[in-house]
Amino acid sequence: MAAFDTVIRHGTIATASDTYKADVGIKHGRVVAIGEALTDADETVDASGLLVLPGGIDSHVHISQPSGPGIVMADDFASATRAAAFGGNTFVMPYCLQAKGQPLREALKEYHALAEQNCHIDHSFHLIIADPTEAVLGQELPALIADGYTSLKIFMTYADLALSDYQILDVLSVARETGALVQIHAENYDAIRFLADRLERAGKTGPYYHAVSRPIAVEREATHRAISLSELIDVPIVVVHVSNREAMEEIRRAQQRGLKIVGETCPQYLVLTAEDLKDLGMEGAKYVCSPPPRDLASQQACWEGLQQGVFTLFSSDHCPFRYDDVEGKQPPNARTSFRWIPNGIPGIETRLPILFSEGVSKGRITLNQFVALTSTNHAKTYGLAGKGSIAVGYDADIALWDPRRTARIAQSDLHHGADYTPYEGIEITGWPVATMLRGNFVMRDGELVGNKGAGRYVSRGPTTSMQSTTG
Ligand code: DUC
Ligand code: ZN
Ligand code: ZN
Repeated sequence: MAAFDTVIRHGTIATASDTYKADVGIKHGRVVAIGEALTDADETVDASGLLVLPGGIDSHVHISQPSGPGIVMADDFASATRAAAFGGNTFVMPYCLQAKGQPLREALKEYHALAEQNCHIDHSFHLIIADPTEAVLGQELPALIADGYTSLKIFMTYADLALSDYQILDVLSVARETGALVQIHAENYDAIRFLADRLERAGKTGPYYHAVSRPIAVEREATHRAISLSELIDVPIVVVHVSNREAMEEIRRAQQRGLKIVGETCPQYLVLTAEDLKDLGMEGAKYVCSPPPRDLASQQACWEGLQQGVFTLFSSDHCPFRYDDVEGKQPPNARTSFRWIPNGIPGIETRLPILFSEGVSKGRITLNQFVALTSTNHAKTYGLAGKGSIAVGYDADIALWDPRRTARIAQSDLHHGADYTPYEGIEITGWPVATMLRGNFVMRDGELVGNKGAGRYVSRGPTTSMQSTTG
């Protein structure tokens, strides 16, 4: 019997801390050796000229999530995880949304049923707590956290989701007692409602005004409040999808004061602006997401957040809706107001190429920062053992990258269920050319070679990192 099932030879390995030339020996789905001139394998993969990186972990994606009456997400678990694999990912963390009044285990049962036998890569779930009743806070949540659902998201906006400050404190208290990690969507609900009402009365109803209804102050205020509430309870939080300097500086200040605040940003805040929507009419709906993309100065601030370790997570916030579809971006009332356009854009396949190209290839971040921001930090933040690095004993979740390959992003080349990409035409240098899940190829040379159902659900432990590991 051969010593290894597979050996990846002649590649350049990069982790969150080091870059070096070595071979990787894989047996039974795990890395069992890293060394020079490894031989005696059933299969030898020549990675000359390629980077050997840990598979991307996207800890912020929405898949098959109920999004309001008559609205259907563009991806199911099969298409979303297929697209993720083509984008160099081996793990995703979608949300399990609790409907008002719904027991959490019932919601989870539904999501597991959707995901089971349908995933090309591994996954786990964050819970969205929409209804923090006494039963949820006292029994359901602590039991689920003990069962490995160790993170949850709460919202400060949206009619059906926004929690009061009192409710947020309640949830944070449970997190403190149980060791769970709470993500917060930080936008001020009443301020958005007020501004949206005014805009509608003035006849400013096109997609562009979605961004006008949620200005930076709305996000900055909520970010400050979320941080203050977490300080009161003395519990870490993750501020997700941060879009601008003022919110970023709130997080930086809190971190400098010793508070355990994790910051996350996303591709849309690096390469899109609100101006992109301005003259597009209804087509601006393709870019409607919350928080909205801002301006060039905000993009620069988000880069600084990534470079300086204020943000340790770079996620896609993949939340796909078809544009040319009444069940997607254009429900019957969408033309009457931006209010009715589903919030969210696709990005699961383009997250890593965009950060690699705009970040590593253009010299804004190092390759090691790229690995930390897209894989290692996600595993540590969300308690995912044995993933997020290339090391002996870790799962052989590996992406092979050609750092010199150039191509423009094009919808026709993508594998998601949406009918457009908001990143159409962006020139990319550096693409994943193969993705391997626990030692088996999922995508190889642009072909899907893995089986639907190969991806497993993975239970998680408590967070193991509140420190910056961006190098
Ligand atoms: N928040 C998200 O995290 N994703 C899409 C929409 C939203 O409001
Ligand atoms: Zn959100
Ligand atoms: Zn999201």
